[in-house]
Amino acid sequence: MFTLFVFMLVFPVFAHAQGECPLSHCPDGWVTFRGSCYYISDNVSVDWTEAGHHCQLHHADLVVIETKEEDMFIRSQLERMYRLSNQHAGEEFWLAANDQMVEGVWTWYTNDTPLEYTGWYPGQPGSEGDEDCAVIASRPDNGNLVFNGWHDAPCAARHHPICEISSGQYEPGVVGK
Ligand SMILES: [Ca+2]
Ligand SMILES: [Ca+2]
Repeated sequence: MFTLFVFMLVFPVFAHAQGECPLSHCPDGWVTFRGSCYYISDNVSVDWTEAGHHCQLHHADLVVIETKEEDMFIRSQLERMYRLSNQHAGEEFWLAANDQMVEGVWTWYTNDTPLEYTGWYPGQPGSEGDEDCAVIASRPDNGNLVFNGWHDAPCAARHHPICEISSGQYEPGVVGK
């Protein structure tokens, strides 16, 4: 019994020291992947600037996708949410990337750095018209909805924000949805 007591006292400290996430790592309703927290605001449809503000209200930013693994994780979350909702075909989801400053030079607004990893759909960014903000788009495929790549879109269009709290940024009690 005493051993169990000591274990319960020591284990959380040990787990923390090893860099593992405590269960309360993300706010309720957010999902976690490799230390970041994510929230897909499927009930909010706003332009790109408003999408950034929406995430700020939750002490987050629009999602910055830095690796293929992170991209696949976000797309799998979208596919899980919309798997049975073909009526949502065509819906799009804002990322933090834009080329508003210099046409064709895509940066993450969160730190003004150029994109390294990109998940553009073949042929994108297309730059048809005035398309300076990036989305993950959905397309129907054999009765399913697939999220198969990034597209450039008009920043004034209304889409759903995907918010991210980067690893290390989450302060319990401060952030909520
Ligand atoms: Ca990220
Ligand atoms: Ca553009």
